[in-house]
Amino acid sequence: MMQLFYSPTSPYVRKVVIVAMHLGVNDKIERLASAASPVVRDRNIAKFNPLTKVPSARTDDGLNLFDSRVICEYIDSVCNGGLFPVAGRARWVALMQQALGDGLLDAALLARYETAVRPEALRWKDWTDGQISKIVDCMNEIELQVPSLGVDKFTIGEITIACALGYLDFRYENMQWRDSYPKAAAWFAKFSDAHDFMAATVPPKG
Ligand SMILES: N[C@@H](CCC(=O)N[C@@H](CS)C(=O)NCC(=O)O)C(=O)O
Repeated sequence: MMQLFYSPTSPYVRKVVIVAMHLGVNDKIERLASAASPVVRDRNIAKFNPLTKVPSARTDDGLNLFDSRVICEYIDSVCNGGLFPVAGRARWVALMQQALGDGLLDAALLARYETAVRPEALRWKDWTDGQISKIVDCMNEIELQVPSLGVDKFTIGEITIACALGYLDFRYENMQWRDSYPKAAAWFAKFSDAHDFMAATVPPKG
C-alpha cells in the first residue's frame, strides 16, 4: 500500500499505525527508519516531504503524502473504513476532535523540544509555560468532550485523542493528568482495554 517514514515514539505515526491495524492493512505498510529532528534534519524524509517530519508516506501508486491527517484519511479511504465520516455533523465533530488531539500534541512536542533539543542557555521559560498552558486548556476541553467520545464506535477523533493522552503518559508522566481529568482517564482506560491496537502501539520507554 505504501512506504512510511516511521518512528515508534511519534504519536502522529501512532495514529497512522492504529488506523492501519484497525483496518487490517498494517502488513501492507513498509516502514522506513527515520531520525526526524527540527535541527539536524533527516534529508531522506525530504524525498517524501519537504518538512522532513514523520509520518511521511509514498503510496504504491506514487503519491507523496503528509501529514498524519492526510495519511490516515488516505488509508481509511482506500479501505472504506468509515473513520472519517463523509458529511454532516459527524464529520465536523470527528475532524474537530482530531484537531484537538493534534493541537495538544503540537504544544506538547514544542515544549519537549525546548528541553530535549534546545541548548540550556537559549531556553525561554515563558515560551515553554505558554505551550504547557495550551496542553492544560486542551485537557480541560477533552474532559468536557468525554460524553461525545465513543469506545466501541469511534472515528479518527477518538484515535487522535487517545494518542494525545498516551503521549502525556510517555513524555509528561509527572503531569499525572489522571488526577485532574477523571472522565478522560475513565474513557482512556475503556478505550485502551477495548482495542488491542492501543497496547500494540505503546511507545517504547528509554
Ligand atoms: N502535523 C504533523 C506533525 C508531525 C510531527 O511534528 N512529527 C515530529 C515527530 S513526533 C517530527 O517529525 N519532528 C521533526 C521536525 O519538527 O522537524 C502530523 O500530524 O503528522
